[in-house]
Amino acid sequence: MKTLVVVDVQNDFCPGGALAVAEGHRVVPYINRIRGRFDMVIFTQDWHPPDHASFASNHRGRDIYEVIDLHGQPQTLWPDHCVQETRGAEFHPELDIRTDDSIFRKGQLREVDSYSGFMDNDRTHQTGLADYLKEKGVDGIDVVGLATDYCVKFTVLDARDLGLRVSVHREGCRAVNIKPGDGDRAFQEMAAAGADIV
Ligand code: VGL
Ligand code: ZN
Repeated sequence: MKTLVVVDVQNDFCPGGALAVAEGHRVVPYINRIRGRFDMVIFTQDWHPPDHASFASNHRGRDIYEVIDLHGQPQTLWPDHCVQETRGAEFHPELDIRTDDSIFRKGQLREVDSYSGFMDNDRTHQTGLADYLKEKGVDGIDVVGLATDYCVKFTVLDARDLGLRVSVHREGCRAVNIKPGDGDRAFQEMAAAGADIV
């Protein structure tokens, strides 16, 4: 089962969106072009309640990109993004999504963020993606999407922890780059964890 995992290609991560990633929309034609090579295509979707603890707006006196302690873990504060049932949370309108594809949503619990498509950041709640891949007998995945330095990276690191072979497509990813070079460092970390960067 050749499987493609498409991470968070949503309006809010594209130019004009609330947490826009430079050139985020440019992954769309690439993903649409390669999906035909796969037997199964899976999409993850960042899907937050409006009072989500990762939003700076929910912490008095805090700014976007500040890092706070949230229940003992460092949490970067983000602009309000990917709020459930809003246009920003929808997939990019040109992304080719078909009826047989599956969608795994994450970040729905108010008090914990969820960068990985597999589980939340405190590693207690699973999205169901790991069980799904196991059930389908998938032992390797290809990964593309947004953003390289957050949700793509943590999805890839968890996939490696689960023992999956992973190929990450550079051309199908873009980074937030709060600090210049974050995207490149993320690729290095993924490679160090045994992912192929292609
Ligand atoms: C993401 C920051 C906050 C991502 C999601 O999809 O990379 N980044 N929520
Ligand atoms: Zn988010």
